[in-house]
Amino acid sequence: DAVKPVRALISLSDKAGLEDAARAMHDAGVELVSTGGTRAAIAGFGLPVKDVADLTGFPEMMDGRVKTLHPVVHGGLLGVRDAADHKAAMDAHGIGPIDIVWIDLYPFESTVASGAGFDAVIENIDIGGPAMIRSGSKNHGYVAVAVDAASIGEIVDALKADGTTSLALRKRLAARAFARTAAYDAAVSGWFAGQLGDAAPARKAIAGSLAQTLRYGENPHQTGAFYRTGEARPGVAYAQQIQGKELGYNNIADADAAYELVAEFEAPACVIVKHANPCGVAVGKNLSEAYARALECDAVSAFGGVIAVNRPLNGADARAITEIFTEVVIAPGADDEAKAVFAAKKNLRLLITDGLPDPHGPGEVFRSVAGGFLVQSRDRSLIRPADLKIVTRRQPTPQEIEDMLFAFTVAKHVKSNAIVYAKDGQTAGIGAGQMNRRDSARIAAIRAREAGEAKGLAHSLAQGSACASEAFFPFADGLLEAVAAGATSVIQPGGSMRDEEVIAAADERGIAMAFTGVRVFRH
Ligand code: 93A
Repeated sequence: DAVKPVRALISLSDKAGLEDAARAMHDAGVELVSTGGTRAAIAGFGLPVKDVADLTGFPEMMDGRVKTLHPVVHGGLLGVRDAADHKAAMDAHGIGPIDIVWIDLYPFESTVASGAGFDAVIENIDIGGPAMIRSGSKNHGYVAVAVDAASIGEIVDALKADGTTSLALRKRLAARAFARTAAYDAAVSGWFAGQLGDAAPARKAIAGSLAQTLRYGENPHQTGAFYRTGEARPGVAYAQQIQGKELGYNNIADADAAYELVAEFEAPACVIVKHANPCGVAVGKNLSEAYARALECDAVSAFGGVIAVNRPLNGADARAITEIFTEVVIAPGADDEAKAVFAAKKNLRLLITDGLPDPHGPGEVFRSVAGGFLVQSRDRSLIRPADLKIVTRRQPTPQEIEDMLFAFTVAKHVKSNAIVYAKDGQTAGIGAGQMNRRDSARIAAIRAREAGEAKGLAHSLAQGSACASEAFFPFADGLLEAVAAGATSVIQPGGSMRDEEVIAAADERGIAMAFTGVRVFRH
């Protein structure tokens, strides 16, 4: 099953790494054939290279739209070398075998990400490239296909070892190549559907390209991998890891949860996440203060957590953050001093992104179910003071309104049922993921009481706080728990059959309550 390649077709938009690999193939006795720009580059390295136009007898035409779409190319890729009739056809039509193809495709994804206009994006949909990748991959019995630097590296290694490619290698490469064309087409389909408006998830194909394989999944006995969907937006999938151990499955999930939440705030903010839920969220006059206040909410849970901030980090911030053990820090930047401080913590993973996620921008979120997955548009909701409907006799103070909106924003990022107490831009207690709302309210109250104790206060940290509930209170009991915890204002969507009962309970206790009219479940 070993094939000794005699001819390679190389067609690359990005010529990085071309010289070394082309030279290695040439040294292994492989004839090089290329398209216009790639051919010129290879010739520039002083290597012999044929123009694909010499093979086809046709020039590149129509702005390069048609350069490799020809039976001489596809016959050379698809012909079964051992089948007498295929061989006869190849001989009759002067079709020589092509044993290696190395193609990178027009940079569709980065053209979209650059904000290019409709026509420029269309022109960057590669047709000939995927066709060749698929032809070669179908015929992996003879052809080795490279779609990225890792693939061509493996081919070159094989050529250097014994001048041949093995069937096992060609199969591996084919699997990767089909994954690449599937992801490419999904990116095209997703972009195209997006051009038509917001109902996109129902019309688009969804696939990802492998960003990295993970050491394991959620647990060590599970496998794991990380994919990018091609929707290039600032966030964990496009973050640069500056230092630290390899990212794990849970690290990535938690970093995402933390970053999506911290991006909601205008002021310097810090979010600490554990097991996908925030355990402390705060704003401050700078990141160091925001971090200290976030930690104050629940220092026990914060140990070994993931920290996200919404400003570039400086040295003082880095020193504050590294005082306790943290798994991951994600930020839109870090200066040299901050990087030096983090460098002393070898295990801490530092992720830097190019800008912050847009909390109100478009996009999709996924969730798997047995045999399929669910897709929905991101929760882009934004509640402003003018959106609030005050339903109680007592009107909230301006400070209470600020606290309510802060608490509700956090609640949007807490697993349901979510109850959040917050005051002065700091969470006081968070109750997450309970099957009934009253339990979430109680757990949040316990956190707030213990945070008050840890701070040496005579009262709970939730004293005078706003209580946010991500969905309506079905009964008054959850609200009464919040009142018992010290909340003086409540924000919730409203819309329960028993709203009147809940409003009456609030009025009886002098609580100011606002309805958002928007539910922010998170499962
Ligand atoms: O416009 S295409 O869809 N039509 C083709 O026939 C074709 N053949 C190769 N694009 C095509 N390619 C792409 O050209 C390759 O996938 C590669 O990305 C690029 C290399 O062009 P050049 O060698 O002229 O720089």
